[in-house]
Amino acid sequence: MSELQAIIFDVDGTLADTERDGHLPAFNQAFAEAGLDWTWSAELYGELLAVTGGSERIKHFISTHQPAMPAVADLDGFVRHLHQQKTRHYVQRVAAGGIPLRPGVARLIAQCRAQDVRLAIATTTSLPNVEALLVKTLGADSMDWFEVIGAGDVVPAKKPAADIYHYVLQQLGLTAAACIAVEDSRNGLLSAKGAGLKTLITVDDYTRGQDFTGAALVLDQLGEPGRPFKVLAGDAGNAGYVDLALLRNLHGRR
Ligand code: XBP
Ligand code: MG
Repeated sequence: MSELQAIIFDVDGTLADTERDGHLPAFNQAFAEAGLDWTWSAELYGELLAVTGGSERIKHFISTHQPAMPAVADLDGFVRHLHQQKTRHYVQRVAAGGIPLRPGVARLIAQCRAQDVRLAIATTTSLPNVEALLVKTLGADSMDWFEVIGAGDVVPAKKPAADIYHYVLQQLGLTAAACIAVEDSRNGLLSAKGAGLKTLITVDDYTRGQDFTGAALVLDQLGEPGRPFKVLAGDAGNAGYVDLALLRNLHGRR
């Protein structure tokens, strides 16, 4: 087994709890602005999250929940416009603050940088959303800390397809064996595992209870000194928070 050389992070649900207070209200704002009487509840949104990608999610909603919607001449264009407006609202919300990083995220990223472990991102969300979150929470130069940011439509098939992880690995010039992925959802796990990556899961309110068979370790959060994680599946030894020592240990296991 080669040395651990890079950590590949998911964004939504993993770096921050962005869905309920960020994406969901942004979708609803875009719908209202377009004169649509669609309002997604937090519960419905939990179901719609099974479909990754905002445009894909809107299309899925139309086909499953709005069968009587009058035909639109250019459905793709209609959805693309709605999703652009949603992205605008999301970016504004994040830039206004109020969506913090999850516990341990900033600490782990700082430790990776200090020890020259390479950083990358593999996400389904759109690039402006990633930039807004990183800049607001980690500072203006933090986009440069991540050698590769694989986001949104850079690959045709979103998670649970493995394409985004294949793309990031190829851009890093590394094999899956040299990296670990950090994810929060089953779709993310399937994507990372599909590319051959060992995967650490930190669940959130929307993903707790999903099937994480095949994950290296399943935790409720990365944890901090004095704020230990709970182990939901797997063996974390004596560790109470995720640091590079624990990631190297997970990476070295068969
Ligand atoms: C995130 C997503 C995204 C966001 C919305 O999944 O599915 O679609 O919900 O962002 P993951 P966009 O964390 O697995 O990458 O509207 O920009 O798609
Ligand atoms: Mg996620």
